[in-house]
Amino acid sequence: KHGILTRKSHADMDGKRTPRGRRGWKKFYAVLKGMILYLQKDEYKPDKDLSEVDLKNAVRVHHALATRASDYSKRPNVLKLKTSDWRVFLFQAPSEEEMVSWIFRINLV
Ligand code: I3P
Repeated sequence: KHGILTRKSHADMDGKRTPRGRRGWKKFYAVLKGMILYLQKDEYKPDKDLSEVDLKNAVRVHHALATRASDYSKRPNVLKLKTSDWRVFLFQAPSEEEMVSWIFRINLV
């Protein structure tokens, strides 16, 4: 699965709140491949190698939990992702349908 996702980092690897200055929203082209959610700056090109930044932004979704971010009301179509290493991200999808589809696909991994 792939598509546009806009990310906000809410908690870091240690489960602590992501500090100010790193809590902004950032738009990515997301690709879910195997157990990894790749977050790329540009649209996915099969023949292009992933950049160092792309690799750094990739999220392991094995044993992660995706839910509707019902406690977040500032933006629509936002899902919450809790990873197995205690990170928490919010991801805004372009539509309700896309959000539901991402939640379903992430939780299948
Ligand atoms: C954050 C940025 C986010 C905002 C967040 C700010 O600043 O303005 O958009 O979240 O508020 O800290 P920075 O880019 O300097 O990290 P919202 O869009 O959800 O308001 P927060 O600290 O209350 O999460």
